[in-house]
Amino acid sequence: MQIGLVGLQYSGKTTLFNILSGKENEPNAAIDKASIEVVKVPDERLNVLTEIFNPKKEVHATIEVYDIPGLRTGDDGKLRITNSFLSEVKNNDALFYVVRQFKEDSVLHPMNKIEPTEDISFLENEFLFYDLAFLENRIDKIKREVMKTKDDKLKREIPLIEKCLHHVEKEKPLRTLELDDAELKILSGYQLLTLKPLVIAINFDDESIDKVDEELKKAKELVNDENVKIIPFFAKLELELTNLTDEDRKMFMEDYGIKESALSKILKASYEALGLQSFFTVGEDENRAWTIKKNYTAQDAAGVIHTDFYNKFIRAEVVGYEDFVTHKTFAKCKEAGVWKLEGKEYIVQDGDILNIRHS
Ligand SMILES: Nc1nc2c(ncn2[C@@H]2O[C@H](COP(=O)(O)OP(=O)(O)OP(=O)(O)O)[C@@H](O)[C@H]2O)c(=O)[nH]1
Ligand SMILES: [Mg+2]
Repeated sequence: MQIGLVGLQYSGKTTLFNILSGKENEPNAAIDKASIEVVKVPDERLNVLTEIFNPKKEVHATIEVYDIPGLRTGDDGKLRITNSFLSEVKNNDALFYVVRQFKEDSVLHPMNKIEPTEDISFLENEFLFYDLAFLENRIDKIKREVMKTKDDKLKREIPLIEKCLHHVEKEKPLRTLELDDAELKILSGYQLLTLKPLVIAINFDDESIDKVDEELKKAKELVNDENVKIIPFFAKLELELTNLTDEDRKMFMEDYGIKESALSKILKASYEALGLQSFFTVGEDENRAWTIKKNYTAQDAAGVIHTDFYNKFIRAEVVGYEDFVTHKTFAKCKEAGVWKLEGKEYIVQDGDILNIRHS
């Protein structure tokens, strides 16, 4: 899973990226070059399980974060959308718009205006425009192909592309269009930008903490889509806190009225936007969190561990996280009747502790 940080120049993407990857700030290190980092997904449940099992190794779930250089203005003073920018955006499973609310005279805003909703609109419009052009192109191409080859499979694609086109023509992002699984599967190959799950992160400075609610409300009204998470964060402040011990950091954040760190908020929001959840495997050697999609079956989950486990799946031993923490050993879970043996169709629940039986 890869999430891309997207925005205008100097909105705080690299600062956020450094917070996520636990690096010191190196703002100029990666100008004009996108960089990628594998980020551990913090999960308190894994810590709790590690206390119980005390294994040799603890392995967190990970997510890849891609820091893309922001859009800057050309000689004409207008923001330039380049093909290399678009291809970097296309590459991601989910997008994170990073927009700026912080005011800092020494850091210029490419449009000379601090207005998060305008930056969000700008990005949305550009991506709609890209999708529109792509879909128009695609439909012409399919129609020509179908005339030549009479290919039925291609022909069936036409109403789907037309449906998408009508939606985009009304300036609505594709993520708000109702699509079934089969349709989504066809579209998934096209990397349409407004179909990608979206999270919007607004970068505030510590002086504008009292403006958070108002700005969030404005952004929500603009986006008007329950599925798009909009979260506030405090790039500069939180980066300064990365050097502190966990305890000090908590104290500082409380002083500033920040309830949750950017890291944890952002990873949670990505998980939600992407429809992801975790399950655990435990033991003396290793406790590990694994990432799967919601509605994965026990057999699908086994396949994430190893393809052999998928092919040779027999049964899954399952205990829910809360149940396990209550009873603390598998023997006690069995006594209490919360240890279950499930077949391959079992739908894995968030936090399930699994042991896959295979041949
Ligand atoms: N005062 C203040 N400065 C910030 C804040 N966030 C970022 N900055 C500064 O703004 C400048 C740009 O931040 P970056 O994180 O490099 O911005 P970026 O979005 O990666 O920029 P590009 O990669 O050029 O698109 C740096 O000098 C940061 O220190 C903030 O919340 N407050
Ligand atoms: Mg940057």
